[in-house]
Amino acid sequence: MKILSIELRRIALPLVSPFRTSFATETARDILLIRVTTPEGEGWGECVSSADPLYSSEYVDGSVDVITRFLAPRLFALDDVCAEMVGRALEPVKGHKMAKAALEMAVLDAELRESGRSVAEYLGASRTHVVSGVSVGIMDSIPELLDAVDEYLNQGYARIKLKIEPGWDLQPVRAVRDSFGDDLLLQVDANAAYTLGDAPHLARLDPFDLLLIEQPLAHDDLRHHAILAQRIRTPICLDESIESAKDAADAIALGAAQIINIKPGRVGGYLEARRIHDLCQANGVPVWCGGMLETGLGRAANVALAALPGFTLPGDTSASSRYYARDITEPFVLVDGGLAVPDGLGLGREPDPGVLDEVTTWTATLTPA
Ligand code: NPQ
Ligand code: MG
Repeated sequence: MKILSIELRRIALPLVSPFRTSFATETARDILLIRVTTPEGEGWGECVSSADPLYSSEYVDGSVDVITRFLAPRLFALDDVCAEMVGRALEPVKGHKMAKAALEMAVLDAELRESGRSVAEYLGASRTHVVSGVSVGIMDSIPELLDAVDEYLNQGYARIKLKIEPGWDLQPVRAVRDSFGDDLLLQVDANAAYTLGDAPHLARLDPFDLLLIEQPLAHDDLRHHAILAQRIRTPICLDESIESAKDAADAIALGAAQIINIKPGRVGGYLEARRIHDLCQANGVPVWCGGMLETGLGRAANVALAALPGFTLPGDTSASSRYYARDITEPFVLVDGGLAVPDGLGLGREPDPGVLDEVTTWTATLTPA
């Protein structure tokens, strides 16, 4: 497969409600989409970088720049491209996993559409439905939080994840346990807001029987996560710390992670995501699929990934309506506490051209030199 062009398109999508984490409050997403064209058709990719480098070092302007100047030229230089070659071709460029993942995703979509296969089939999905959780932002008050959780449970979500930070941790967890009971699948995500000195405080979460605490400490601090794991009973799950299968292997070997959140964008693509799944499965480490407020495109591929057998915990694979009043694809709708795995060609979702036009803020088309 030869790549004829790579179209970059930025879209602006308002969120249904502000989403507050320990690192930012988001009210809208600025999302970079990729469309590759080949002699046989096209393929779509979604970049999960955000406008500001607060979740990780990547940000949308940086993704556009590195793709334009360094990554696209390396793909154009290949005269026969398939998704499995993309990672190797882009390896010399350091970092920028989200930008690389978006390109690999677009190539994969094009390749699978051409060969008549779905991403789920390609990745090795073993289910046609995935169980979904929902990530609940930091709120201004406990009553507001309880209302939000109640609404999500009424919609059918199978697991609740509370965003936490110092000053918003024990109280919200206690309030949700008190209101919704001990059977509720409940976990928390700190997005690196604590330090090892907070270990005695974090140990106070132990009695609440959380499924896990996600990324309590800094992204580059596996050693302290391993020490923290000896000081608290709640299993530690890593998100930001894991940017590759090697990182996952290190974290497991060091005792820094008992569970891993797999986000394809963070690890450089769906192929590396599958390698992490395979490694974790071989080591008896549960994994689940994280989320980056994707449109229906990224969501489609995430749901396919989450259908692999090692994804034994509910993911942040929420319905489109959790984030967007109007998605750019046919929306994902919650059914029986989860989502149906797309079985159409490629991603099984494509942007609605009319909606796409309305939300587009910028485009550029890259072609071979
Ligand atoms: C996480 N996601 O697991 C991330 C964090 C996150 C669903 O909790 C814009 C872009 C806003 C990416 C907010 C969830 C975001 C974002 C939160 C990622 O840590
Ligand atoms: Mg997280």
